[in-house]
Amino acid sequence: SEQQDQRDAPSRSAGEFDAVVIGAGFSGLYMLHRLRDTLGLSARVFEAADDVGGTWYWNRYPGARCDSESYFYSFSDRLSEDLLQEWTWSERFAAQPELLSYLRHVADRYDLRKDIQFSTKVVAAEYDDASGRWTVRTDDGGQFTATYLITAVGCLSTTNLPDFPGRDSFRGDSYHTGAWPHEGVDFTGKRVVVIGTGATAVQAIPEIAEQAAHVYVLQRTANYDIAGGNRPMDAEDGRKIKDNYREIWQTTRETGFGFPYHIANRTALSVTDEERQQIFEEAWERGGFRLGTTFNDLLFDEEANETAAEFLRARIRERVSDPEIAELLTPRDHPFFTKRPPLENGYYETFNRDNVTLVDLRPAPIQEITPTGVRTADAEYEADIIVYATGFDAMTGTLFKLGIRGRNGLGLQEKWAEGPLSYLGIATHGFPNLFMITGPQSPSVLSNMPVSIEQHVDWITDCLRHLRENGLDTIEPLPEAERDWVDHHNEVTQMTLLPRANSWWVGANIPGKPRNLYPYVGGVGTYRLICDEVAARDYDGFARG
Ligand code: N01
Repeated sequence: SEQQDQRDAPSRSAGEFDAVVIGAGFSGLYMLHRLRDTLGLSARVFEAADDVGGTWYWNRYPGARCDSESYFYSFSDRLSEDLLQEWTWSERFAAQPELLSYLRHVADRYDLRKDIQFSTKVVAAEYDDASGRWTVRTDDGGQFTATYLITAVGCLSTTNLPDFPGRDSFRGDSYHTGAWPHEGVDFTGKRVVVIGTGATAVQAIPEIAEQAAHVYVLQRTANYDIAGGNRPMDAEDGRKIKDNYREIWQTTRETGFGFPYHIANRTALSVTDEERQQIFEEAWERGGFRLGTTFNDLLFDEEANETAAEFLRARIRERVSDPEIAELLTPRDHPFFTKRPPLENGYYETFNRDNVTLVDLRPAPIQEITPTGVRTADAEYEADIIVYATGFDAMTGTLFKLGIRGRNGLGLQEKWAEGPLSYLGIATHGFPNLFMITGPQSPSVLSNMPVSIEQHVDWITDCLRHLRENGLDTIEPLPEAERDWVDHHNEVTQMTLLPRANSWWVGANIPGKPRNLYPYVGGVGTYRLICDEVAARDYDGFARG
């Protein structure tokens, strides 16, 4: 009966759990399954949205699709071989609705929803030394306690809406791509300004241009966009992948970026110009991030990098008919792959359309948003709709909004005022029993996310099992282990060209954000070995109590 259901329904305002998990995207769903079904712990997941999906719940802008091949952007055989065999992806790179329905399917299949509290934001999470428990408060006045606090908030979940003067005076409609209306936006006959040319904009602009009367694309930095090569999934190809799934997943765990292809063991200048051109062309034809794996020194050696950069610049000139526009679209101020290269499907050709205008913001930045459009230093662009494709306060933005306080009331944001300080990107000294899935200083966004998510969730699962089997209550990194990890992280970073660009990877997109490389660039395979080694050596570098 309804009454009975209400009595059995978990309370939305209070409760004591073994673990609280924040977020119900890829990581929160898998973490909940492991906590509950593998370890037999009690857990509550808090999710701001009214459904599961995380990134794939919020990012519903036109053209939103995955930049990793669908078949390797899912849960692996660690979760279920059956699910892998049963699930069929319709496109090589799945679009947002298909990814969301996949995650919904996972939630239902593993009966996860009953432990997820939707439409609820965590506003504070405080560690109490005396009880050794976390107290978690929610925006609707709820208060919960847990032994373990696990953040599963993704890396790109706090939108960045630049503080342009007059922003709220605009009389038309404006949208951030990362908080897109569920009913969609009709661009038919509209004048549209799109601000930004990152991975999101590159997906959205071709689709918006198909509908709109006119699109002004406001570009601050030109990117090295790589051919995406999306296409419907061929049944035969799907079959082959499924037949080799074990091996494929194993490879994703060993390679640098969590993809099932290895970085070629050769340097860019060790081959002739003709050979190099052919290698780049083959990778280009195959599409996706393969281009970044053609040589092993592209991220380390400027001259090597320049060969790939030049290859990509030539592709732009081939596809954009107006040489002046092609030149504006051509990146010259940062090495290839020091900003996340967007994958494009018809982006460059969009600039051959009569209804698309590229606006270069470098000589004339945005000065203000007016009631009728956007004014730059030298013109006003009238618009009915403004699309902010301006990205995210990545990696720490959401973590800092959770109000996390560790021992002695120390705030996470306070502790990280000069930049993240973590051990393995998963834990931080002063915050016992806090685990951050794909936290800063772990491979995270420099990898195929589900692979890194699974690695973290599985590692945390083993760690919790270890604690419980050994009658231990707490685990927390030692300060010296944390210092060593941060030093190692910085050392690896300095070996690469990544610090050269003003990317969100280094926090350059957010005014005042400490400049550090946020993700760890040592590689997925290497990182996994390090984490496994730490666990095998009795959680070396952690204090346990
Ligand atoms: O955000 P971005 P995004 N004035 O930060 C510009 C992932 N992703 O949403 O380059 C003017 O990359 C900014 O200019 P600049 C992927 O990891 C994944 O596109 O800073 N312009 C830039 O052009 C990606 O990297 C997928 O000079 C301003 C743009 O806005 C990440 O999400 C798909 C400005 C922001 O680009 C973020 O991508 C899409 C200002 N004040 C995205 N502020 C898939 O795999 C910012 N800009 C599916």
